[in-house]
Amino acid sequence: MPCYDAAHAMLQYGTVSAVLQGIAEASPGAPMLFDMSLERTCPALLADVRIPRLCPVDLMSLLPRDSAFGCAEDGSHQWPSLFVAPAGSATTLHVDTYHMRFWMALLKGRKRWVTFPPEHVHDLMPADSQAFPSRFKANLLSLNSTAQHRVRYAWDQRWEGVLNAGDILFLPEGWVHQVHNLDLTIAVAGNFVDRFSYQAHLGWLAYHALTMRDPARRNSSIAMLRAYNDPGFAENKTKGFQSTPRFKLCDTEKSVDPSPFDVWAWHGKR
Ligand SMILES: O=C(O)CCC(=O)C(=O)O
Repeated sequence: MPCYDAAHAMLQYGTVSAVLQGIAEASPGAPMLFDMSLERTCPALLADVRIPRLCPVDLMSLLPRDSAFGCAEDGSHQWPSLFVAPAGSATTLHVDTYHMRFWMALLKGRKRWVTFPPEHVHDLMPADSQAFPSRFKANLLSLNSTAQHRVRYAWDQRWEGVLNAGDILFLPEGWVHQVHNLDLTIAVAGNFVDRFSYQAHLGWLAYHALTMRDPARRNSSIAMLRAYNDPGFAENKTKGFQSTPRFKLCDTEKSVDPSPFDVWAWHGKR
């Protein structure tokens, strides 16, 4: 099973249909789209996307464009984004950075999600010694009796389940995860900071501002902390905790029937 590195897998192709065709033809090294900003590359699709009402806020995207991660110079945003992946592919094990929360609406196919609560981060063989590592050496695809005792311990505490087309997944901040595409999958997703994850997000930024060796990454965390604490942002912060104006939310009043987007009830382990 090919494993792609979530941190480096955002690939750009001419058109979404070219990617779908490449996957359908099963060409070797079939292209995929990972976390491709709809606003930047597919604004026509973005017009049809509704954000789940459970995740109506992204405080980070309200920061001034020169400090917010994921906000480009032209003011466009990283999320919501598009994922298209061939059957049989999988991400590496990782945690989303900035302590951001995550939602994913699966439109086609099935994805098997394997996740671990944050307390198991250090059982899963982090690839670096950071307090908040984002990449791991443990590979769940080749977990066998020789896997380290701590990895097998974490494995027993996992939450896993199959996300089906029409389901929405919510992943809290700091959860380690690896995702297996059981079929050709198409999904729309977003990372976000809301009032429940804001303090953890600030803690992540403060930690990185103090420990990052790379000056560019250190300075970007410092700039974000400054921007959140700027008195000019205070009103934005209060309003931002209620809603994010650019988000068009799902009209749940009209969809009393939970389909097509049901909230994914965990099944499988636990
Ligand atoms: O659905 C996927 O392929 C992976 C999504 C993911 O792990 C992420 O965006 O962090």
